[in-house]
Amino acid sequence: MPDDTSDQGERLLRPEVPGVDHVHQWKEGEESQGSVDDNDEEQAQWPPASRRPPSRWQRLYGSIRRLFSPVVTIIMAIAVVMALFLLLTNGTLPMPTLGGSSSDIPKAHVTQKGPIIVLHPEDHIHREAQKIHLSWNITKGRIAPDGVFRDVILINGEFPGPTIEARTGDMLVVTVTNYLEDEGLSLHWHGLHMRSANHMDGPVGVNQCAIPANGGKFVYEVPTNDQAGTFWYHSHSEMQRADGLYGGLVIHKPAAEDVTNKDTVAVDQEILLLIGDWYQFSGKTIFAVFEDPTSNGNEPVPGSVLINGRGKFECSKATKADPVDCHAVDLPKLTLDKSLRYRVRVVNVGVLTGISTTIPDAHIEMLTVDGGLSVVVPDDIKNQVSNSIGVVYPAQRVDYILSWPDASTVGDDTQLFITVDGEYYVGNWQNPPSQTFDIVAASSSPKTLVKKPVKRASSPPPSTKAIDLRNIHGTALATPLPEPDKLYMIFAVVEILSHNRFIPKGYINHTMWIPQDLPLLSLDRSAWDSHQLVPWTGPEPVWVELTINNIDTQGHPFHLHGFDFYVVGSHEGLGGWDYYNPFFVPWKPPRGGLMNTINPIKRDTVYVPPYGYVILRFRADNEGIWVLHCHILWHQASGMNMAFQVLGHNEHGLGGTPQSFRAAEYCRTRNDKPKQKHEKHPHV
Ligand SMILES: [Cu+2]
Repeated sequence: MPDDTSDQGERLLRPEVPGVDHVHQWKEGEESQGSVDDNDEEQAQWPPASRRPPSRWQRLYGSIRRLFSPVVTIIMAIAVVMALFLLLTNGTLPMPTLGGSSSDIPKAHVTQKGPIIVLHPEDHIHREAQKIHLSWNITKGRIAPDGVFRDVILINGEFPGPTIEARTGDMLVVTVTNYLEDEGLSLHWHGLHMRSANHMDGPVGVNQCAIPANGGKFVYEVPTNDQAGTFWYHSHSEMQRADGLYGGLVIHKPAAEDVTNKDTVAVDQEILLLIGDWYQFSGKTIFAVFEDPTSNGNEPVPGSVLINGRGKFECSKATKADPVDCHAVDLPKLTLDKSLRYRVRVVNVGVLTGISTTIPDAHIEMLTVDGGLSVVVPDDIKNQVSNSIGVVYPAQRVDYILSWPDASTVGDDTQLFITVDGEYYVGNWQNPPSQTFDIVAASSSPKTLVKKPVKRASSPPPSTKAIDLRNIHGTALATPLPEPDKLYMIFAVVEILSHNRFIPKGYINHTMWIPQDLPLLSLDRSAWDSHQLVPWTGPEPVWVELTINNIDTQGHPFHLHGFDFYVVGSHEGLGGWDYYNPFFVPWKPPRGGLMNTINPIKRDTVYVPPYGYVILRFRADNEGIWVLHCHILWHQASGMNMAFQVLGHNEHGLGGTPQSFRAAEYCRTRNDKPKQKHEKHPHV
C-alpha cells in the first residue's frame, strides 16, 4: 500500500525531529537519492583524477567538505532551532508548517489539542440566544497525530477542528474557505435537524455543490432550534472524514430550562472526548485498497486510536510493504481531579470500528445518547457501580457522569482504556488498536494528595462492570407510538459482483449510490439518475416505519439526517439470516420479538446487527431531502447511501422551495469561477 503523499518534494520539506526514534523512514527512496548525489559530484569533476577507489583520507576530506556545505549548515541551523523549540514545549512533537501554495492562504498557527477538551457551559447557559459567527480556513498539513507523519486536513491550523459550543436557539454562521488544492469539500452538522435549512446539511450531490478548491467559499447558516446535547461536524465529501476534517459541537441547555429537565445533573466540569480509529495513510489511499478486487470486501484496518487528535502508533507494527514515517512518541497523559464529578461527552469520530471506554476505579453513570436523547438504564445495571460503557459505534455519542466514589483513592493515578470492537478484525492478523491512556490524579488542594503508584495494565481488568448500550431503552412515552402511515423496507449489503469488475460496492436494495453533478435538492425528480434511491413520504407529515435489513455478516451503523428516530426493534441473526418483512401477509411479528412502542430508545445513528435488522419510526415532517447511510466511510463511499424526500412534490421534488433555490444558486455562482482541477470525484 503506497503512501500517495510521499513525493520527493514533501520529503525534502519535512523537518527532522531531533530526539525521536526514526524507525521506518523512506528506506529505499533515501538510499537511491544518496547514490545519485555521489554520481553527480563525480561527473562534475571531469576529467576524473583517477578511476581507482579514493583513499581513506580522500573519503574523510570529502565527508568534511560535504558536512560544511551551505545546505548542511542550513539544515543544522534548523535542527538547532527545533531542538530549542522542543525544549521550550516540554518535548512534544513539533507540528510542521501548513501545506498549500497559494499566497492568499492565511498564516495559521498550528496547534495540537491536549488529550482533554474542557467545555465551558457557564459561558452559554445564562445568556440569550444569538448568532455565533465563525470563520474557518481549511488547509492541509503534514502532521503526526500518533507519531506517523501524514497529510491531515486542518481548520484554522487545528486538528481536530475547533470545538463549537453554543446554547439552544443559537444560529451558527460559519464561513468556510476551502484552501485545499485538489478537492472540493462540504460540512455536515451531525445530529442537528436543520429545519428549513436542508441546503445547509452538507451531502454533496444531494443538498449542495462542493465548496470549490483553491479558495472557494460557502457560508453555512446552521440553526440549533430547540436541540441540546452532544453533536459533531464532519466533512460530507470525498474521504475527508478519514483525513481529519471533523470537530466537536456541543449545544448547552439554557439554565432556565434546566430546572425542569430530567437530564440536568450537577457536575463540576464538562469534558469532551473525540475518540476514533485512525489510519496512517490518506483516506483516498485506504479507499483505493478497499476498492481493489483483491480486498474481497475486507475493510483495511486502522493502526491506532486517537483521543482529541492524540494517540500512538506502535512503529514496530509497520510492515515493509507499507512503510510509514513513524516516530516513537509518548502518549499524552490525561489530568483529572478525582474529587470532582465530570460530565463526559464521548463522540466516536472514527470511520470503521466501535469503541468502549473503561476507567477501572471510577463510577460511570449513563446520561444520554446521541444529541442529548434521554435513556433509562435497567435497574440491574443502575444498581452496580459501572466502570465501563460501550459499544459506541461510528458517529454515535454517549454522555455520562464520571466520578470516583472511593475517596481514599482520590490521589491515585489511574488509566483510561479505549477498547476497539473486534468485529471488523475477524480473520485479520492485526489486533484491534486498543489504547490505554494514563490518568494523572490532580486536586484543587494538592497538599491533601497521598499518591500511590498506579498499577498499570494493558487491558481492562476482567472484573469490568460495563453498561451495555444494547440493553438500555428510552424514557416511557405518555402514549404508545402511533401506528405508521407509511412502511419502508430496505436491504443493505456490500456486494462483490462481476459486472462491477469484482470491486466491492455498497447497495441499498438494488441501488448503488453515486452523487449527481447537481444536488437533487435543486432538481426535478425526473432529472434524478438511476443511482438515486429516494422514496417520497408524501405531501403531508406522516409517521414512517423503516425496516433496515442487513444481509452482511458484519454490522452497519446507519445515520439518518434531519431526524431522531425511535428504535422499536433490533435483532441480530445469530443462526443465519433473520430479516423482517413488514409487508408479509398475514402479518408475522419480527423474529426478534414484538416492537417496543412504549419506551423505545431515540437516536440519530443506529447499529444494524449482522444478518439482522432494525425497525425505526419517525415523524416525517421536516421538509427536505435527507440522506440515510452507513457511517463506515468505506461502505458509504462505495454506495451504501440513499435518502428520503419529505414533503415537497412528487414531480418537482423540493423544487420551488427557498432551500432548492439557494442550493441551485450556489452551484451557479460557483460555476462562474474558473474550473477547478479534480473537482469531481465519484464518491461520497
Ligand atoms: Cu456499513
